[in-house]
Amino acid sequence: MFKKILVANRGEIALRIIRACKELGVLTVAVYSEADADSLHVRFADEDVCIGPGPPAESYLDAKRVIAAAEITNTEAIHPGYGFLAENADFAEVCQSCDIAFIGPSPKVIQLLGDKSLAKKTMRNAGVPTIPGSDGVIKSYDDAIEITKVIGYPVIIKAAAGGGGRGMRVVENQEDLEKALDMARSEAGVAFGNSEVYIEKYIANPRHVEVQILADNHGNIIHLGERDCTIQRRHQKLIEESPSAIVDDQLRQKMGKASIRGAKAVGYTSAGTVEFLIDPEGNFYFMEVNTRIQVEHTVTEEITNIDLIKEQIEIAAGKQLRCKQSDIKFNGHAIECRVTAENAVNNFTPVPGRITTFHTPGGLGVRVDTHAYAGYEMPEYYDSLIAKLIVHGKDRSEAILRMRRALDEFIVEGVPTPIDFYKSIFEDPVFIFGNYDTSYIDKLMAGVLAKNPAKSKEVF
Ligand code: MV4
Repeated sequence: MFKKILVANRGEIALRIIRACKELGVLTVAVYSEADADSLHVRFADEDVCIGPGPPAESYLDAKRVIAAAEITNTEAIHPGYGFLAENADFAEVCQSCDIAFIGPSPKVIQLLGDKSLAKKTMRNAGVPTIPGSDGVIKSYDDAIEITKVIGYPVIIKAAAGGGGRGMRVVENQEDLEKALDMARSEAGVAFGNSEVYIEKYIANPRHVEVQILADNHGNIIHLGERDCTIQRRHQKLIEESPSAIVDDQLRQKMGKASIRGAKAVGYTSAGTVEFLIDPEGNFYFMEVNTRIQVEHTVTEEITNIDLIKEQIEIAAGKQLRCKQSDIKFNGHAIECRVTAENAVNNFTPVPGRITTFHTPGGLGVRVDTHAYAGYEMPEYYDSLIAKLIVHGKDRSEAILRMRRALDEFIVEGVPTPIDFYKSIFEDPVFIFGNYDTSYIDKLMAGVLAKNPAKSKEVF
């Protein structure tokens, strides 16, 4: 096992990684920006190194500074968390060449799966269901016309270098195709420095369901079931749950096996997430693979009782997986709410500032992953996540009831949060019956406005 790990991140995930290291008997190094000097990850780590000013490009995103901190402290491995350098193949490569273990998949695998078009092609060849569309990137307008003739409208144009909903454009008919293709290409060029795009059939009102996998360096691969992340707004996930209300044992097994097949085809190692869309008929289609630990990994931990960060670390240290697929038992139901410093009634705009009062819920089946405390100032430079509130119950109903009472106990003052908005979701029959889709939040907000016209001014 490693003696010392550098945590190349901040916020709740940095604390989460430090906790796993402590339980493994591994020393930790925190890196922090000048804006994070008062952060708990600095307090709880064994050593800390300031790596620059607040703006991410001058600290957490700067590979040179992170590597320098690792060298100074004699660190053997780096855990990148999520965001920042977590899915940067060049960074993983630099770690390797400096003889520092990158806790994640190999640079080659990160690179391959970062190209969403190539990833899709590779998965299709491995027998994983994919959405009908172009075989790789679009070479010309004529190429695009030919494809739409086969699959029919509506179609969606996606950036090869995109992902997570960035760089997508829906096209309803032939007349709009040429202009949409040009715009999608130039937007992708500006946003990602790569203007390649691919086309697929557009699926209206899908569910977003993703499968957690673990793969070691000895050829063992298992899946840990799914997470339903359909409750999102503008590709920002708000609520995640496991299991999904629309996935039964048979579908879980099919999606799990498809995920493992795909992971084997690329030589995947470490923890990973295989993302799928499920259409209203219940068909599932591969979307992309996320090569990092995800924010919502907690709901999988709750129902499997497996510490995913410890597993990631042990895999990187060359150990075999502790569990076989047949050892994985799913227990009950878990739900996570992302509590952010955002104004829900004003389009979820982030509001940085000082948290004056902070009281977190507790009791049986309640977990709060947070770096915040009363008096903590949310810096303006980073994402607005204050805390993840996770509940675990024997079934979905108990989890919902537990989430309601936990939200009632959660007190945050000084910055706005969506806690009240979440309370209305857990009272909403559409959510309670589990038959929601990706349009849920927009519809709910429209309904909230219809009931309370005074609020419409704040929103529009
Ligand atoms: C789609 C789609 C409909 N059809 N692809 C958004 C995140 C990215 N990973 C894939 N996304 C979508 N891809 C086809 N062919 C609709 C979405 C989508 C979506 C997916 C999951 C959850 C919320 C979403 C919100 C808008 C669009």
